[in-house]
Amino acid sequence: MIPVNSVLQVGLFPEVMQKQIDQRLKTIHLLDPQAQPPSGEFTGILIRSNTQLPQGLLEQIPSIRMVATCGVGYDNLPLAYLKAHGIKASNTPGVLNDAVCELAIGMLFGLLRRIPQAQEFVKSSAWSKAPFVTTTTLAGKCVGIAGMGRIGQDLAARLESFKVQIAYTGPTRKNVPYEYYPNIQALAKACDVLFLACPASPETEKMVGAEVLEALGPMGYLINIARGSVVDEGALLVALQQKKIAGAALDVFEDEPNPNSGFLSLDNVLLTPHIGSATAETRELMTNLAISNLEAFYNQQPLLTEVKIKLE
Ligand code: 8YV
Repeated sequence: MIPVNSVLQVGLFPEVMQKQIDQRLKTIHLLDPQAQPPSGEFTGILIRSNTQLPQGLLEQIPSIRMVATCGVGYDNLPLAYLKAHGIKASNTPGVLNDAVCELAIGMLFGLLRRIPQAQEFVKSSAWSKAPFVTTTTLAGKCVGIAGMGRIGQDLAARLESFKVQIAYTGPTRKNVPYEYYPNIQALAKACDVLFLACPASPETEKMVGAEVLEALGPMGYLINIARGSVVDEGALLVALQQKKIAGAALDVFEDEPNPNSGFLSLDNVLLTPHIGSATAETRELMTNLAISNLEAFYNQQPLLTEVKIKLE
């Protein structure tokens, strides 16, 4: 049982998540993570993966012993501080794979078949003057996935039905039947569509820069469902503006919710506001899993999905 008002809820939550929270526990809500925390004997924090947990907040509340994040990524947490202070953390892997993979595939076809532009073409009555541009077929292409984790594997399994060759890079996986490339440069050279499905980490920081984009080439497409930090956005903008790659679909950006304005005027992009897991069913599952982790902590049981903090 989670003691009333022992959990500090940090940041803004969508209505469907807030409804689950209000049904299952009584939190004190700190809407602005940077604001002075309310007084209280808090021992747990509930936050979303898209909200940075300031280390300063933890220093101001030394009684915190557990942080539950709603989301699979936990790059929003000050991992070194949590580890140094013996603070447990949990995330919500697995329950959002369907939603993220479905969006990724929607972005893939939206990008290759220029669906947003096609709708604009119809709405603007341009159709009466000329046929819409010819686009490209996915079947027969090579699709690369950087990051063959839970989401990457789930995405690959779905992609198999589209008659594509699948390849990947990142940590090797024994149980996958796809071609492996030792680095993202080699994968970008070999594939026509490159998905980014890797965690944000020091190793993946700006992993996709000018050289990788050059390797992807003028017929290549980039789709980022990971984190904005994985891409050098300056290099991507130049590659898109100079048509060094055919196009990019981005659900994540370095500065959310204020993406680089250079993307907004481009015709060879498809942009979505970090909605990979944003379905009602998935957000409910994530929230309930996060709360179940908090319950496990307060009941002194093993967490359901504990974040194993590994630091260099
Ligand atoms: C969260 C995310 O799903 O799961 C992640 O890592 O990228 C986020 O979109 C979302 O913030 C949950 O509310």
